[in-house]
Amino acid sequence: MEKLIITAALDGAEVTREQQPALPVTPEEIALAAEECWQAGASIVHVHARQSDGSPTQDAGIYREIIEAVRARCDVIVQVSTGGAVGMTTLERLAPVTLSPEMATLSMGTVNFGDGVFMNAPADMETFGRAMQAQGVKIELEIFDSGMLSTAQRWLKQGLLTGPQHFDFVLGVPGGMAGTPQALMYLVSQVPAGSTWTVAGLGAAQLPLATLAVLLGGHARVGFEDNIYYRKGELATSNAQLVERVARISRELDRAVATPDEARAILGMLRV
Ligand code: KMH
Ligand code: ZN
Repeated sequence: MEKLIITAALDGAEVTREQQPALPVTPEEIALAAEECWQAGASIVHVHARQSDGSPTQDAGIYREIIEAVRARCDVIVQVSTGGAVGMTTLERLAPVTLSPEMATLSMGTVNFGDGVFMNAPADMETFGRAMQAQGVKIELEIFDSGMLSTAQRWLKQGLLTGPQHFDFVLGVPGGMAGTPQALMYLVSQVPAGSTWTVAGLGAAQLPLATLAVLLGGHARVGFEDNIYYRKGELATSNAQLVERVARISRELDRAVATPDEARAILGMLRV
């Protein structure tokens, strides 16, 4: 089995300091959290930019500060969000792609997101996909429900995407696919040959689905964007604490954890 890629989703757009006092918000705090997660075994950090008051933003300048601050500390892969927050425009959400980041997310469809609607119209998705490919950005396809995976398969047939892809199954969003082993098993059965996948379980689904991914040969995403607890009723003390646990479980199960360069090789990102 290839080594485990752990992604740390450090801050997201929806979690607040009131809910999780250790949430990193400023570029320096995000970079410090990235370094701690890298030391704990993460090879990718998924980041959202925030204003100093904590509100989400897609401002390219703030993303640049985050990328530079992380780069100054370690070689972890920085994956920027193009999902941003519910209600942002396509143009706003595209802003960090102009920085040619190493990696970025691309949501593959519209989904109810709690009380809101996370809009991803087909034409907008195509704009994102083309822009990322033009900038040489490694795409992570965000799958919140099974129809989104069918869309990715259609894109592959149509040539809008080519070659092995990397999927992130985000399971347990209220409005999306359930955070259950059955849901994950179905999605895994549909992954195109040669492609890779990660699972991001929300809340209490984070640990069991990450463990299942370790066993199945997939990859795992943990962190405050998806889950703020270490266990029921006990807040995690840091993102790194969540990364450490998955790394420990993986090693116990005899699966080594990938370094950032090993993750780049697994994901076909190494530029020669
Ligand atoms: N904040 C969510 C509405 C992504 O980062 O690409 C969307 C999201 C997906 O977080
Ligand atoms: Zn995100």
